Amino acid sequence: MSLPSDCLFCRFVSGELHTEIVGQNQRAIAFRDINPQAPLHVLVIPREHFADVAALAAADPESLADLVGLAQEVAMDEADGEYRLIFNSGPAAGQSVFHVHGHVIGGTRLGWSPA
Ligand code: DGP
Repeated sequence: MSLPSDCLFCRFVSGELHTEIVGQNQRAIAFRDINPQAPLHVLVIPREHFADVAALAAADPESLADLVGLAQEVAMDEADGEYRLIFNSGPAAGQSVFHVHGHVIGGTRLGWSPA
């Protein structure tokens, strides 16, 4: 697991590295994925560092609620409130950044072929 000091997404939260923030609330921020898979592809992350969604839910359920609320807000703004919210957990599931992030995907009719 990355430590916050070398975590890319912690550096977006602190402002040390720039990314285009498209929404935020008390405990979460949203920014566009660098490699979008759909017209809407935004990542929602907690301001605090947790490795995955289960760790976040166990330690700070209010942050998880803020993160989901932010996903809904972004999707309301950009995709009529219809979207998929995906948390990859672990390398075998495709997780490559170990600061929990939800992929907010939409803006088109989505297929379903995750495997
Ligand atoms: P995952 O594979 O589920 O861990 O998703 C990580 C996502 O992070 C991936 O879709 C690409 C995105 N990503 C990686 N590096 C950057 C970056 O420097 N900027 C932005 N905006 N997104 C990034």
